[in-house]
Amino acid sequence: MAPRVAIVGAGFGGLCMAIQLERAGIRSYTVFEKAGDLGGTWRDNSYPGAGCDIPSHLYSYSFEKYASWTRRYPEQPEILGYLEHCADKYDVRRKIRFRTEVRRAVFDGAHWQITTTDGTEAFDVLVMGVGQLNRPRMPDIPGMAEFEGVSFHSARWDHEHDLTGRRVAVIGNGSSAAQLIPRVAERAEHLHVFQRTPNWVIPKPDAAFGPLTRLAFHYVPGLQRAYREWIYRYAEGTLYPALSQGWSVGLLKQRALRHLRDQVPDPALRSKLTPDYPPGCKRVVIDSSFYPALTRPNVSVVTDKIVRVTSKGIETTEGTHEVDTIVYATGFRSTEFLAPMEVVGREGQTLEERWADGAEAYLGISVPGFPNMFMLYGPNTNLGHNSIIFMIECQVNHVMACLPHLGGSGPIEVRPEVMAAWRRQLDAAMDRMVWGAGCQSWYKTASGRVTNNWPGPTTLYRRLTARPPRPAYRAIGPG
Ligand code: N01
Repeated sequence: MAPRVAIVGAGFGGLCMAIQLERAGIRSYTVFEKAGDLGGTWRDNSYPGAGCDIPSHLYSYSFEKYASWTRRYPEQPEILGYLEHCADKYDVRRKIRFRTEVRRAVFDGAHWQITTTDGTEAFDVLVMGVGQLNRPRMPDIPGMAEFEGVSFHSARWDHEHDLTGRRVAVIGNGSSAAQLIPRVAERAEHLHVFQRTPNWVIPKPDAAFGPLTRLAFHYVPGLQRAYREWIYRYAEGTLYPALSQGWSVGLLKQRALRHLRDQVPDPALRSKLTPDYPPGCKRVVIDSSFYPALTRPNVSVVTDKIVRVTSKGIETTEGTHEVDTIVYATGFRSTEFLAPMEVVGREGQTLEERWADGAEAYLGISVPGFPNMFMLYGPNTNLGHNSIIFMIECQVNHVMACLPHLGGSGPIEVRPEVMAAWRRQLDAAMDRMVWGAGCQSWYKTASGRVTNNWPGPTTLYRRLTARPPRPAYRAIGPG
């Protein structure tokens, strides 16, 4: 009998899992989605200028080529449109239960009892597809509740609020802020950008695809695949060595400094925008319109420390900036994997308890004591240089390879000694990477443990996830 599979989340990960089950003829799955529509992060992040800084021919499923991309780096509506296209083409939408939030998942010795807003149901397999960046992080600044204007997080954009002629504050200058600031600056009377730490920024070589190029992508055999492969190899061959402090680290820094010099003529502003930590330690911003926006006469970059939010604006150590709108581009609760769901394993332990020192999972997918549970885009599978969709496909392939092993001898879980060895290998690989020292970032916990990023080449990750599940997994007895 085909296993009953519960998939949590209808974003890139959950949809990929559903599609691969459909393609394998396994229809006994349900996708639980807390929102009223699919798309995950590409549904939630609809701020002006939202887009992907990985070209979409690579930031898409390898099995679903798409000749409709209008440019190399399309914006959010096109990426969401691609996901809708995939859901419809593979007919998985009918299996999504929208507005159904999974609150709790308990392993009862044989099955996962999944409690949603609608009740409790048993499943054989649980696949978590909620990603790392699904819960906005609001900062903890005194006085935020007293602000009398309009305020919202970048991932919860208030499209009803017209920014034309407003005095706007944007707190944060990460990838989201860098994309939305140029658009906000075009409308606002004045924009105050509150920067706590400067980021390294490199250009985004965007280009529109004309009708002929799109026709060629559609009709020339192998062209899309070759283009995808070229983008992949370039990212792997040049950016990964910079993050692992290899041959291209100097090149990345030079490229970013040249970009800054070319786009910001004012030496005082340039100095504010120059980081003092190695490039790649925090996510490198890939954008060509961010710096020019900061040089506009109606934009000021504020680096004074924020003291509090008042009813009328933002007070810093050097004075008050009166504004009527505050955009919190302050990132996500990235290290709290799977929260706020309560997940209870074989021995009554919750994942939260198990992960008290930071989340970890074998291949970023499996946790000892949590049989038949698999994560997509789980701990240590984020990338700073290549497409997460590549990683998700590796993970889904791994889950598909595990499914035939769930039969006679009962649920399977990764062996504790395999997990321990995995952790040692990760720690050793992490020592090479640039993320450890010199900066704070969403890649790591407050204690400094990098729980989010994959420290190796993605080719290695593909090889490791493609290995047969045994002997790393063991059956825990009849289900
Ligand atoms: O969030 P972030 P993001 N007072 O965490 C600042 C992906 N993404 O939404 O650096 C003042 O990077 C914080 O300051 P600091 C991508 O992987 C991808 O921008 O901590 N400032 C920082 O500047 C990205 O990395 C695309 O000192 C405060 C900012 O808020 C990830 O999402 C597009 C503060 C948070 O930056 C997250 O990006 C967009 C405080 N109290 C996003 N608290 C693509 O194109 C926080 N900050 C694929």
